[in-house]
Amino acid sequence: MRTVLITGASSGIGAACARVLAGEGYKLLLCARRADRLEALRNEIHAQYPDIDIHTFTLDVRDNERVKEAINSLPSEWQKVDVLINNAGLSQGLDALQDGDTDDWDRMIDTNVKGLLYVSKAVIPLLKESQQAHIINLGSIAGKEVYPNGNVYCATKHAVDALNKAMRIDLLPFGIKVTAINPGMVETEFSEVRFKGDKERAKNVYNGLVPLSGLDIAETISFVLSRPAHVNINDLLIMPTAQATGTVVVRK
Ligand code: NDP
Ligand code: 8X3
Repeated sequence: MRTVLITGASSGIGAACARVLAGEGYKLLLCARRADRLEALRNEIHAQYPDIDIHTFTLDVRDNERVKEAINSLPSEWQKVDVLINNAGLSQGLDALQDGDTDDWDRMIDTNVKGLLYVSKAVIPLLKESQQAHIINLGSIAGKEVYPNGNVYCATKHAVDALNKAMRIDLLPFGIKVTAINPGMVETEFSEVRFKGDKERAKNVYNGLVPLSGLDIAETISFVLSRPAHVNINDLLIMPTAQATGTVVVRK
């Protein structure tokens, strides 16, 4: 059975991927910064699927030394990784560029771009040993277009789009599949994080429409991972039915 390493597994899309892939028998390597959340998720999954092997570890993907150390010091039985889901990411603020907070910019660039690169570089040697290796990169509609006040977040997701294409080329000789999953609005903790804990403002983002759920994205990733060996889905854009572009939505 394949082993999947999921970054940002403590919440939203990452946690949903852990639940869905556990149901398919995957061994789970789960990481994020919040240890208590990882522990709760591990207990929840074990209650439903007692036979699934789960290893959790705390990781801030922005810390390259820690990323290298965490991957290099995985217990020997966990050193075979088949699937990497580069999911950890965030948006901070929604301001015009000229009003933006440079600490927010650093946090987004360090997490969404540099963190994804650090983790990929550390895990690729393990993926090269797998006969069914696959990297899933969480992009976004924000990586396909730019919307008002999205500036730096959109830039980081455009970078993920470019890196997904680059990985597809560079990893081709090793038979490592590479896929970008680019969602529109998914109701997770994403907007709460973007608006720095303002739950009311976060809730309003999804008012009057049915957004995607973490489960919708996890099921899509499960489908992508289940394609036959000769099939790679390079790039996938997935939106709520009520959303056409980053900003064109219909609310009831
Ligand atoms: P959540 O906020 O629910 O989850 C984000 C996850 O990323 C958390 O588990 C968080 O864990 C982790 N994370 C954040 N910063 C770091 C870090 N420095 N190191 C390690 N882990 C980190 O949001 P989503 O589930 O929605 O987001 C998952 C991905 O999907 C992101 O890349 C996001 O950009 C992308 N996406 C989301 C969309 C949406 O509408 N929700 C749409 C398109 C793409 P912890 O805080 O414990 O470290
Ligand atoms: C998250 C989706 O459109 O809010 O990547 O930026 S959006």
